[in-house]
Amino acid sequence: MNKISDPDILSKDLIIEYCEVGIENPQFLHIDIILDLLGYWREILTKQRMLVDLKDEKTLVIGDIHGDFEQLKRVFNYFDNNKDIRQIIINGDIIDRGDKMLECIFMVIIRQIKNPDTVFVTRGNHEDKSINEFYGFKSKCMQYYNQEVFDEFNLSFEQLPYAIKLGDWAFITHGGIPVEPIFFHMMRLLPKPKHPLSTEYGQLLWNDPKEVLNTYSKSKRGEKIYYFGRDLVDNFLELHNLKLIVRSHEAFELGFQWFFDFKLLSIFSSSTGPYEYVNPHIAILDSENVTVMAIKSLEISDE
Ligand SMILES: [Mn+2]
Repeated sequence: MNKISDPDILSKDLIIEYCEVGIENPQFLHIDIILDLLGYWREILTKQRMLVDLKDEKTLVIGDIHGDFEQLKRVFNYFDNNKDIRQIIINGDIIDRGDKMLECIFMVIIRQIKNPDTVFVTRGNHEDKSINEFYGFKSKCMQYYNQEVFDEFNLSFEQLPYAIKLGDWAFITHGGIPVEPIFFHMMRLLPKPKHPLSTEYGQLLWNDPKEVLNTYSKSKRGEKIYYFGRDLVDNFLELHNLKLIVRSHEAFELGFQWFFDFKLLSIFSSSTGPYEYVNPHIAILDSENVTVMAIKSLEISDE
C-alpha cells in the first residue's frame, strides 16, 4: 500500500480506516497518522481511572499476547461473532517478545478507539518504557518509525488503567495483588503512577501467586516485587467483597491455572516466540461463572 502524502486532510475515521488496512504491514503506516492515532487513544485512556468499574455483563478476558497476532485475530473474530459477549478486556503485555507486536498493539488501539465502551485494556509490566526498550518494542519502533513514535506509545501506555472491577465479584489485573492492603476509593482518586514500581500499585502489574504460601515472599523478578499466598488472597477478597481475581503475566503450558480453591485464575494467550509450548487460552466471565477456553477451539468465521 502507498503512504498517504497529506495526512492533515484526514478525519479521525479515515485515520482509523487507514491504520486498519495497514495493520498487516505496519512498516508502511505513515508516522503522522500513527501519532494522531495515539493521540485519540490517549484521550480515551486519560478519562479512565487507575481502577475501572465495569458493568456485570458477559466479558471476555485475554491474557498476555506478546506479539502473537494470530491468537489476537482469532479472539477478536470470536468476540465479533458472539454478540452475547458484551465486553472484552486485554489484560496487559500486548507488546514485546513476539514478532508481530506492532500488528497487535495497532489492532487493540483501533478496536478501543472504535468501541471505547466495550473494549478495555489494562497495563502490563511491558507497557512501560523501562521494560519495552529492552524486549523488542523499541527496536521495532526504531526499525519502522522513529524515537518520537516510541516515546508517544509510552506516553499512552502511562495512561492505561491498572485494574478492572467487574460488577461486584471479579477483579482483573495483569500481575496480582500487592502485599499491602490497597483501597479502591484511592485507586479511583489517585493519578496513575507513570513508573509502576515507584508505588505499591506497581505490584498489581508484577506480583505472582504461589499456592504453597500463606502470606508473601520476595520475588525472583526483582526489587519491590513479591509472591503472594492464600491468606492475602482471602483478605483481599473479603476486604473488597469480591469472589475472584483474574490475572495473567505467567505462561503455563496449559494456558491457564487455578489457584487457592478457584479464587484466582491465571490466563495466558500467547503461543509465539518463547511461548511456543503454551496452549493459549481466554476466559469468559458471566454472572459469577467462569469458562476457560482454548483459543484454538474457538469457532472462527471467515471474514
Ligand atoms: Mn507480564
